[in-house]
Amino acid sequence: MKKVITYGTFDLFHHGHLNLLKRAKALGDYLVVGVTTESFDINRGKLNVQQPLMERVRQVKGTGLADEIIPEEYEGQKIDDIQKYGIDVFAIGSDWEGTFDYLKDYCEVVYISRTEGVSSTSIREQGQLLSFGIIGRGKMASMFVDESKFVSGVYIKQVCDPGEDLKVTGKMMEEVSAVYILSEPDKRGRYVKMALEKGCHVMCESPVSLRREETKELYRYAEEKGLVLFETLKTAYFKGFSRLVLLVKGGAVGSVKSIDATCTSMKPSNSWFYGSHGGGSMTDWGPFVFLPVLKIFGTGFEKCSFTSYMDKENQTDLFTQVTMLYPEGIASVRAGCGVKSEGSLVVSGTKAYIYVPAPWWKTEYFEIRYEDPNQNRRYFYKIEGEGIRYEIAEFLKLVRTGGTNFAMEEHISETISALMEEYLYERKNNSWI
Ligand code: C2G
Repeated sequence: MKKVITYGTFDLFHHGHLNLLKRAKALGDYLVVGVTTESFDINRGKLNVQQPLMERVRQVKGTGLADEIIPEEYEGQKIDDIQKYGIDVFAIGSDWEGTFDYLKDYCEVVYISRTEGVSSTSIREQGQLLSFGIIGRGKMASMFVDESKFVSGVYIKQVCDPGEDLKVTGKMMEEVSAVYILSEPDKRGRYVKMALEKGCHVMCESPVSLRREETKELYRYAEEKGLVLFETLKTAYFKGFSRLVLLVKGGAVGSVKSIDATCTSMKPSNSWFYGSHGGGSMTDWGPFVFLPVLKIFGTGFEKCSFTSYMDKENQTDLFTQVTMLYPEGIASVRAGCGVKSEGSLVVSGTKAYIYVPAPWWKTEYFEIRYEDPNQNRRYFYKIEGEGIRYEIAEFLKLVRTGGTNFAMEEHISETISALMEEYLYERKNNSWI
C-alpha cells in the first residue's frame, strides 16, 4: 500500500484545498492529513486563522478523502510522521516549492501545483477588511503600522496626531471601522467616547482612562453600541504570560502567597505624556507591574500603599514601590525610570515558585522551581517582532466573532485605571521623600 501525507491549516476550507487533497490522494492508496494546531500556526507567524482546530479537522474529514487525520503540533514533526506512519510520498502545494526538499532523504516529495485565484486570506479579507485610524505619534505609532502588516485583514488608513484639531480626528473616525488610541492618558477617555459615538471599534493603550468611573462608563457605552473596546498592554497578550497565569491558577506553585514584580528603564520618563499630572516611573510602568498581580490575585485587594522617591524639581517619581495586601497573600511591585534593576517577576507559592528573568514583561522564558531541583520545569515562548501583532490579531478576532477579552477583562482594565487614579491622587497630596 502506498501511503501519502500532506499538511495544512485548511482555514475556511475552499476549492483550492479540495483540489490539493484530491490530487494528493491520487498519488497513492492511503492519505494522511496533518492539520496544524493553533499554537503551531502562531509560532510560524500565521496569526489570524479563524476557525478552531476541530472545525478545520471536520472540514477535511467532510471531503471523505483523508484516511487518517493528525494534528501538526511542532517544527520538525514531518520527519517523525513519515517514519511513524511509514509514508512513501510527501505532497504539498507548489507555493512551498523547494522548502521541503530535505524530506527527500525519507520519502518521495511531490509539489502539487496550487489552484490560482483562491486563498484563505482572500476569503478572510472579502468585505471584512478592517480599516484602522491611529491617534498617536512617534515610535509607538510607527511600530503599530509595521506590526499590522503581519495580521491579514487589517489595514491602516490614516494616522492623526493627538495635537490635531478634533474636527480632523472626528473626520478620520468617520472613515475607518476601528481606532487605535495611544494619545496622552488623560485625553484617551474623550477619544474613546468619540470613536464609539462614531461607530468605531476601539483599541486603546493602557490605562484607558485615569478615572475608574470613566473607564467603567466607556465599557458600558461600547456594550450598548455593540462595539469592541479593547485595552492593549502587550504582556497580557503574550502566550508565555497567559500560560504562566494558567499554570498558577491550575495550582502549579500551590497557593500563591507573594508576587514580586519590577519594571525599570534607563530612559527618562515621558513626563509630558501625563500633562499636568507629571510623569515618572509609575506612569511609565504602572499598568505593567499591576498586571501579574491583578491576573493572579484578582482585584479584591484589601489595602494598597504607594511610596515614591520623587525628583521634586521635575515632579517625576524616579522609583515607586507599591504594596498590595490580599486575603491570601501580598504583592510588592516596583517601577523605576533612570534606574537599573533586575526586571524580574517571582510568584511564590506553598509548593514552588515561578521565576521570570528580566525582562519579565516579555515572558519569553520562565521556570518553575521546587525545593527539589530535579522537579524544576522550564518554559519557552518566542515573541515575533515587537509583539504588537498578537494584540491586533486578538482584537480582530473579537471584532469578527465577539466574545470576551480574556487577556484583559473589563474588571482588570477598570482596576488599572483605579490604581493609576489613586496613585496620582496620593502623589499630589503626599510629600514622599
Ligand atoms: N493550496 C492550494 N491552492 C490554494 C490554496 C492552498 O493548492 N489556492 C494548498 C497549499 O499549497 C497547501 C494546502 O492547500 O498544500 C493547505 O494550505 P494552507 O491551509 O494555506 O496551509 P499551509 O500554510 O500551506 O500549510 O508546514 C506546511 C504547512 O502545514 C502547509
